[in-house]
Amino acid sequence: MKKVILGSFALSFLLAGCIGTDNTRQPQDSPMNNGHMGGQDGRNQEGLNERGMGGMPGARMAGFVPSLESSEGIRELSIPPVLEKQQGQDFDYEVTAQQGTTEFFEGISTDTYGYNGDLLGPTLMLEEGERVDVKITNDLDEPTTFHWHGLEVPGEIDGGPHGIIQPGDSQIITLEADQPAATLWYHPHVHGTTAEQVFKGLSGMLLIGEASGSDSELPDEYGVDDIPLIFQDRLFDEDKQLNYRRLMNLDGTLGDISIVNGTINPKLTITEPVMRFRLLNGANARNYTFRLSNGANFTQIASDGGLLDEPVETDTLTLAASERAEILIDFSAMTKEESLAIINEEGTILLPFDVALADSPADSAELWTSEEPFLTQQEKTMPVSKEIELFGMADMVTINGRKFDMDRIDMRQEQGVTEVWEIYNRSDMMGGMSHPFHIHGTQFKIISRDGKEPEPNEQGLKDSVLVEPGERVKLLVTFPEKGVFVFHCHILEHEDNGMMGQVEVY
Ligand SMILES: [Cu+2]
Repeated sequence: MKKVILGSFALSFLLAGCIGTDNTRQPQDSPMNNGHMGGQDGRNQEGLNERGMGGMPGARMAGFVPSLESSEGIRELSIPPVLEKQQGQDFDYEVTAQQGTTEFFEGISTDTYGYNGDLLGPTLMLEEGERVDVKITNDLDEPTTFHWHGLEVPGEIDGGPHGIIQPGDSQIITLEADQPAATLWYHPHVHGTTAEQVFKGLSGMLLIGEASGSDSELPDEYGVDDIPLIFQDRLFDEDKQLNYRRLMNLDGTLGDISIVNGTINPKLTITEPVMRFRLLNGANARNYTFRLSNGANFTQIASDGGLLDEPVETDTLTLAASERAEILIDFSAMTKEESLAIINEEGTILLPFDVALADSPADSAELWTSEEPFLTQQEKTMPVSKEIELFGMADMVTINGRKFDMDRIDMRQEQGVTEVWEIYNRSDMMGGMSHPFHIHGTQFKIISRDGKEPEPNEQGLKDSVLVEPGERVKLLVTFPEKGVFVFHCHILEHEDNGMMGQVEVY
């Protein structure tokens, strides 16, 4: 990589509203609606629909997604604490899934799940190349698993559906961050109850930081100028409970309440001129398209699995469920009178900023350009060797015409050998749904979408990719570790309904 300095002047210029000439993936290409999201008749499993969500019995709710309420900026954004290293134990970290309560609404206690706490989990920070022993404990009264989303670990500790930890049980596993610095996350993956457990609050960030001594000049002071942002939507019942069994929707449970890091009505006080944000779409199903409220550009620097081939200036960023991106926003040119927020495609305010900069000049951020093409000619022209067909909706979802069977291996691939997977989202008579497709145990590259090279902001390592109805996406897939890994739709209800398969890496 050839490094170039993009100083504060250039970044300020971006924020000042220069119109990008990039052609990054625009929202009209990948809309926040997931096709006929509301289900065939807009009803949930019990045939009822809370608050008229997707109501209108008999109508197929093509594209219906409830709007989120704008943040009123009442509470300072909660930043997940860093998971502390254990001293004098035979493990380095401990992560416990447990029950708790959270005061989302003033004076009201909502039953939630969390890791080492009431809601969400602490951020596990590893360095490139680091090996750590992690004790995982299930203090819930139901089985769970601990899946390290995006981490290239052997199948036996990947925490997929086979990795059940029974209530009261613990296990010590070794995680190795043998891959580039990236924004990853962890969450449960029990077949049939993943969606419910995530909905109730089980998710945490897993960050791989650049090895010490690296020459990265990106902001990296966690919680100061390097901020994780977990975006989720939630639906509460009349008692303000996350009553999943009653509120769930087979095509993906959508809410009208936006939470960021578990905070309703958040605001974030900005004290550094250039901020790095690590965005995770932690929703069960909703797609988010992020913009800045003043329409300015920002700089996307990373995708799911690490830094992009080249930073991308854009005014729009779409993330499907489970996707991540890292962005830089430069606040240094803002006056005290200006306001700025992260908004979605509807203009809903997700996270307003309260800018309180000291009168110090902006730091320079060192960005980079790529000298080599993202893909070699040989990689671009490799033949397809694995075909995946996504199809269906609600509980009729399948991959290659079949539902998930824990005892069936759907395909095999040799460890360390690169193959081309073609993911085809077969439309139905009504058009079909977008499916975010995720593979465990690998960070892949997108070769093409319908034959066209991926947009610049998808030219980086990925573990999840949104596939639109009728679209064919080719992926370059290598598994560095052995074991059985699942691949599935990351609309969690589709996953629970069996839109999942298994690849055995030998
Ligand atoms: Cu799906």
